[in-house]
Amino acid sequence: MKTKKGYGAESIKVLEGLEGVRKRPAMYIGSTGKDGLHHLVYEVVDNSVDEALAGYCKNIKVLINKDGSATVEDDGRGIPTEIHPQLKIPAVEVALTKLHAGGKFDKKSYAISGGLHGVGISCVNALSKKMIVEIKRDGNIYTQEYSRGIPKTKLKIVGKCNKNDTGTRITFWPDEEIFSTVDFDYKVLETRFREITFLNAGLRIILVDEIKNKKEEFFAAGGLIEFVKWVNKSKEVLHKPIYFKRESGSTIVEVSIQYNSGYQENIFGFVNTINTVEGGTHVSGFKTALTRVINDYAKKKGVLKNGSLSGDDVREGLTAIVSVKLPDPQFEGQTKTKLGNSEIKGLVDSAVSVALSEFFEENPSIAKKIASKALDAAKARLAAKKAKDLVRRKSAFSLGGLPGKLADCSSKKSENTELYIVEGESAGGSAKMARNKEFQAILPIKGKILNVEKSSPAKALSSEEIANLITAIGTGVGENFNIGKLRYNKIIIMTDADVDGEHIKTLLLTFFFRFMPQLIENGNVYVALPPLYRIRKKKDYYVYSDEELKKILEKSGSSAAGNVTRFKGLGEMSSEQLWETTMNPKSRKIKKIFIEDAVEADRVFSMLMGDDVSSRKQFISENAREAQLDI
Ligand code: 0RA
Repeated sequence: MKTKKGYGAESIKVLEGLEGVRKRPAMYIGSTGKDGLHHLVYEVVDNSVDEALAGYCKNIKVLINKDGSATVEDDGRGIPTEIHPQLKIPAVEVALTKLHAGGKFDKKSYAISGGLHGVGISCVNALSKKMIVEIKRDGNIYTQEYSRGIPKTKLKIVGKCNKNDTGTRITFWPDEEIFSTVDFDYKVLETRFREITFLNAGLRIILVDEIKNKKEEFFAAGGLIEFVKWVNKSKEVLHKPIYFKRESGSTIVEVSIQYNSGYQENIFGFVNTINTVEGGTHVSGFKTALTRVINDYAKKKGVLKNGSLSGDDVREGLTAIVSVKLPDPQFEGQTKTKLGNSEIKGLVDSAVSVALSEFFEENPSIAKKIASKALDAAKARLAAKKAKDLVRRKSAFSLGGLPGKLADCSSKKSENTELYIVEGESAGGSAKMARNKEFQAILPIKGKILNVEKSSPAKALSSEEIANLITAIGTGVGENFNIGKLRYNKIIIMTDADVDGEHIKTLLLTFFFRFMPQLIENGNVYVALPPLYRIRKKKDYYVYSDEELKKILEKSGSSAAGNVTRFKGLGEMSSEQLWETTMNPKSRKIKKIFIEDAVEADRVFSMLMGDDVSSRKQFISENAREAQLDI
């Protein structure tokens, strides 16, 4: 193969095979970080889910094992063990060693293209330092072991079982040579399995973590209806969920809708159970139909006399899940999470139009509530426009329209500039002295900004602090958001490391999540991590967490303890200290804010900032040890 002559069909075949997966893992599973690692589990689970959807499997169990491996086990028919007629090896070996094994293994009725899921168990095998498959089928128990995609044993019969007892169990050890982390995260798997069972009514998945000693069963008889209820759990809902399902050829459209008394719009789109974060034709078909049906209804009932309700008006306080299943989805967009199939827009549009108008006719009291909510939103929109025009005129008189409190940086290039949002005038003053004026801007804010979770967009936009934030950042909000106008590359929230500081941080993150989620997605939003302690020795040491302090004290004995000072707030530090510990890019610690899962992030913010005190208390007590808000 190394000789020139040998560089022919054979080596190309090898490259097309599992070698290629190990050479370019990201092409197959998205990344070799945490996401990619969990992708391995989803990939194996997807196969069991397919077996369940085909009606042959009832239970799926996933285990995080103490030795670092993961096991996926199902009670389906068992992967076929018969000898493959052309390849002369057992079919299961074909499935586990050949990329996109064709023929019988194309059984997936909803095979997913686009590179995210559906790459096959063989990819998982290639990226595992060890994999063991166990199959119960035809009264035999079979097993085979692999390493990095290569069979280490033949498929062997190792025992007998009842003929009716069938199933597949796959255990794999992710390869440290490939992944930057090989630790499975219970929370990540939990969120995904909950979602999968919501999207497949009646499917049961059991998750067991042998390391953390946790176990949970996911099962939703009501499917999408339970999904919207879950999203709205800590919100005040206006009616019972609306649900419909339409099939057209091989495409299935399923929608559940429930309005709440809040102002946020929450539409979650799924294609073959993949969360389409960037939307696509299914979501736009849904939106078009929703706007039309509510407008038609309001006009017909005489409550909308002139003008019409905008898309934003009819989506205020809306929670909706739009799930489509289709044989050949085309994924587009930056993260390949936008559905491109053009025929789906019309299909969803007409399915939603018919079903929703029917529902309105049959449920007039719910229809009335929804229409009047949209009419209120339209009124508020007009009021807000007036208020905005007023602000615009006002700002025309001030210098360049930037807020007076902003101490801007001198660089006009946005690539390397930073905006520090600082709690309180006094800390703002220290930060102004400490900063590097060339690229760091400071915006002091009065303690607690408005809780946007509890106020209408109109009210939020007329708050001075919020208006200052929006003007300083430059992008605008909502439909007018334009990332090209972003004035700083990093937006860094700097608050005291105490309860008030945490609260202010959460208020600000809520604002970003609800008004400028694109900034979080784009990786522009950070929180500063000021030190908690200083230890005086020959040199000053700064300590950023209680654990770190404990370690240092254990190491150096009690000798260090008498030096230790606790910083109560940012204002206590000299400007030199503030620069060194929290603002100097070479020595500071800052944390980038991520949204790992949009559904979960929405729930967390509703819980932390909304009206439902009991679920907030429960959330805080459950998450007390993870002191920081991780989204
Ligand atoms: C191909 C054909 C058949 C079952 C499966 C694949 C299968 C694959 C996996 C992967 C995980 N669990 C699974 N369970 C089943 C059906 C073969 C027959 O006709 O019996």
